[in-house]
Amino acid sequence: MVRESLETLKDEFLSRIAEGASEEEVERLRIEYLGRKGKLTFLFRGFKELPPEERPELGEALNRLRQFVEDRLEFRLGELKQREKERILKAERVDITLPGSRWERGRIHPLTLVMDEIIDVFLTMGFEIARGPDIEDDYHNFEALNMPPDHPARDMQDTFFVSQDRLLRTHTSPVQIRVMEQRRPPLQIIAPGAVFRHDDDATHSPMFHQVEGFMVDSHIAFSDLKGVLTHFLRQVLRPETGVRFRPSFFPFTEPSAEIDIQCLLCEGGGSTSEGQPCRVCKGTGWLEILGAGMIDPEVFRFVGYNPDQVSGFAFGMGVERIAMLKYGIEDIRLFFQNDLRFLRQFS
Ligand code: FA5
Repeated sequence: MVRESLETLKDEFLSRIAEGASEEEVERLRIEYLGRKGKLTFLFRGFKELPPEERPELGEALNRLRQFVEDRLEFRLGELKQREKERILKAERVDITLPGSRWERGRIHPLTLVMDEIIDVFLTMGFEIARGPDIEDDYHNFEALNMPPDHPARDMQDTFFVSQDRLLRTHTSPVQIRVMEQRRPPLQIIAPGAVFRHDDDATHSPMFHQVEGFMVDSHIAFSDLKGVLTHFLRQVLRPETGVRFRPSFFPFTEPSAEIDIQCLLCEGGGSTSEGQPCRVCKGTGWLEILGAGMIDPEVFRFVGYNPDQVSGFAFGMGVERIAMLKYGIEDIRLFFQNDLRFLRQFS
């Protein structure tokens, strides 16, 4: 009687497992037959009630059936897994005859090239690099540079304000203040970085880069400034390039100068070969690239230095302007348009 029900159970299981077409269904069958409330488990429980003489034979039959069920479940699961693997492999077949994708090689942006070159020249002259925040406060960008509120020189630099007191720095000169607040002379520093002004035409960009430089010690003179800048310009531009120091005004330097470079595009002539005014130098033959001067005693007072004991020079140059001169670029906006035809020309 029990034997028969074992045979029926086995047949039923065999047909069920043949139908089980997914891993979930096989798992369900496992529970249905071998689980705590499973059909086989149930038979095992009833086993105890059998007369002792029947137990060995039936026990063996039951164990065999359980082993059989376990083996078949595992085998079926293996089959289904293999089938799934084949399905995926077929669906994702790689066509090795397709052409490969090319790795595009990037290039360094021309402004980064020029910036690195500028920095290298100053590092060889013994300058250190310092950096300051792009978002500045009014005090560091203006006031400590001797431009109190309502000072007319503030209009020279059309400012983007972030709040009443915070602004996008209009020049790298606030780094002078930040360094001098923290350190004592001797100092020989450059501060490269982005600056921002409400300005936009072929030679003015709303975001551009400057490299600030300054040197402070006990006996720094204007001739030191001239020597450092002349050496720098000869290294970065052609050695025979014309350089012009022009008297100028900055509230934070006295005396002050602006430094112009002979336009390399029109060779200083001011006009193109078609007789049009040169767009880079606007027909003047010169391009202003630098502001400079001897640090004003008032600035030293703001940072707690004694102006009777220290002196120094400072300068700030426009990196885009130098790059324009070096590569003969007529419009500053080309640097920021990310046109690959333009960018691919530099390496
Ligand atoms: C200044 O920004 C001063 N902080 C420089 C300075 C530093 C003077 C230390 C004295 C001592 P200026 O506004 O002239 O000065 O700008 C310096 C250079 O930045 C200019 O010579 C020019 O090359 C460049 N420049 C100015 N405005 C722009 C602009 N909108 N786009 C690109 N370059 C610019």
